[in-house]
Amino acid sequence: MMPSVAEQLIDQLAASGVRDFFGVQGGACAHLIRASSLNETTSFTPVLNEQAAGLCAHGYFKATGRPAGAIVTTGPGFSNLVTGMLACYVDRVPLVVLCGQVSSGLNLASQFGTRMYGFQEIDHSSIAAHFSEYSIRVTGSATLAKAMHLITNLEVLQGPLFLEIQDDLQRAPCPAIESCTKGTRMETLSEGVTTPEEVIESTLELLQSSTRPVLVVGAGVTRTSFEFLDEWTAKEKIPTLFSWGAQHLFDGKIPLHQGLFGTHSPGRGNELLRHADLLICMGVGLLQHQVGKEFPLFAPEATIVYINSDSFECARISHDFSSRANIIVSDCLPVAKALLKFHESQKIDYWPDHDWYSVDNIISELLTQHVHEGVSVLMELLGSCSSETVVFSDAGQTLSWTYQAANLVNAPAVFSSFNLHTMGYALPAAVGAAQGGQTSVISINGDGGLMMNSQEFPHARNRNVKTFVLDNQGYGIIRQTQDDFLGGDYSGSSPFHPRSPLPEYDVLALSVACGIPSRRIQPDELTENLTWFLTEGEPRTLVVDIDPTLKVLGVGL
Ligand SMILES: Cc1ncc(C[n+]2csc(CCOP(=O)(O)OP(=O)(O)O)c2C)c(N)n1
Repeated sequence: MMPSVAEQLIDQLAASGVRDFFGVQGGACAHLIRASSLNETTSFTPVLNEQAAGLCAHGYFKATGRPAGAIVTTGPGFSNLVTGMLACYVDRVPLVVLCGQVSSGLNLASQFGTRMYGFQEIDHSSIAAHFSEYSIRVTGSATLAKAMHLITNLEVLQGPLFLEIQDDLQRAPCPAIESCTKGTRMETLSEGVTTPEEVIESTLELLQSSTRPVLVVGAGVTRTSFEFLDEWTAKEKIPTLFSWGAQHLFDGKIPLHQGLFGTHSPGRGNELLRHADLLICMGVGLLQHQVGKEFPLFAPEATIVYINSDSFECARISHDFSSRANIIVSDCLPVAKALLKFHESQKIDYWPDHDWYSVDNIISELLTQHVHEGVSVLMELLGSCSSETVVFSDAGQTLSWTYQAANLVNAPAVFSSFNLHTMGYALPAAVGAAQGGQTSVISINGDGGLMMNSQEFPHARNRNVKTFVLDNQGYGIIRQTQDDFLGGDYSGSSPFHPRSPLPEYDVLALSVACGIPSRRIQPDELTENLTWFLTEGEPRTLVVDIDPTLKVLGVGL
């Protein structure tokens, strides 16, 4: 029997390496879900809110390097998914969305100029176009062929591919589609891209007059690119700083790895930036949470070499840092390779002060001064994890403290919803990573953020995910802002506000209700509970009561 469009789409996605789908059932996506569930090489995980589907896919990609799929129904299925899709979009995480649409005979709202014609009919693809790499309304063989073409080229995807498919088309026998040709999107973007030789030339010129250079890497640097960069910086003795998104590349045992930087990261990295005279920035956004609001105060003495393959990002940096920035539109890998190759062929030193980065012992002292229990419990947790563990951290103080702690101990890879910073990220992201095959996965949550996707606790239980919760009775980071700018009025952020209190809830009871062995402890009881929490192959929830008055302190800032 001829396969249906739904089956053909799933087959093609499987052939392109998409093995896991997350989503919620609905009348307009039931055929897509059935196809993903019955296909022998794919699996479908029925999450309990569509938002989690996109966040699972984010965590899945961060942990495995492979894109996942989301399948949602028309109307509310799509609108619930938006946050998960946005998280992928702003972090350049590939995601394939299959979104149901009412059947063609009902998909007529635009024809009549009405808000709706079919039940739950929404113009998803127009909305999704704002936060997708490609958004396609699949209504027949021509648009289906376009969708199939994109599916065969997933390796170049850096965000969501959104396919809206009418219900009757999903069920129809798949028309013969012209064979899809392989091609890379980079080819079409190549105009204006600088060649590695040009990059080397301009970078070397600047290096020759630099005495205090720093390499700054972000999430856009792949492990492969970083291997070349790491070898190069080791030979040239250039210290490296990492954004939160590149924390998994940071190895505290390597002296040239000088840790994280940014407005909420401890002082060593930021102190280096204050003294650097040249920054070589690769695959890093240099967004506000990394550089602050006052651009001249970020690495004030430094010239910036900014390397990014996205010309729009380059234009933003040019706007923010004007003449201080030397913009290079290029992929990181050829540049990394070329820098190393150049060093090996030339064997020259081109700046005198090789040890400048080791002058800041004062900063090491500063690091210990402000470490309070918010950070220290996470230092103990992260310091006790094996390097194979994959950690997801949520939002608010919890997130800042996680990265502060990761900077101070030899932490495993920590991922977050780096740019969207959405509450409710960590639990579904951890579920996604576990579904992708990771056996040791931890999600770190505040008691506030956890409530946003706590419906996924049963999936966490089934996949032995460990959930660590810092319970500071509400939205700590918001109270911090309210202290700073709103006279300490905790409307909507504390259970004790007289007029707009947060409702009281018990995350421990929720976890217990979902069948997860769970404990609530005080910070000084962590050591004796860690072995239990980290028991292999068992789901666990550990809630640690944290002093609600603690703040995020930018140590050394
Ligand atoms: C979906 C979403 N809504 C609102 C916010 C704004 N916000 C950022 S952090 C935060 C509070 C986080 O509280 P909690 O998860 O308990 O972490 P804490 O700051 O207490 O560590 C809020 C409301 C957000 N980032 N995401």
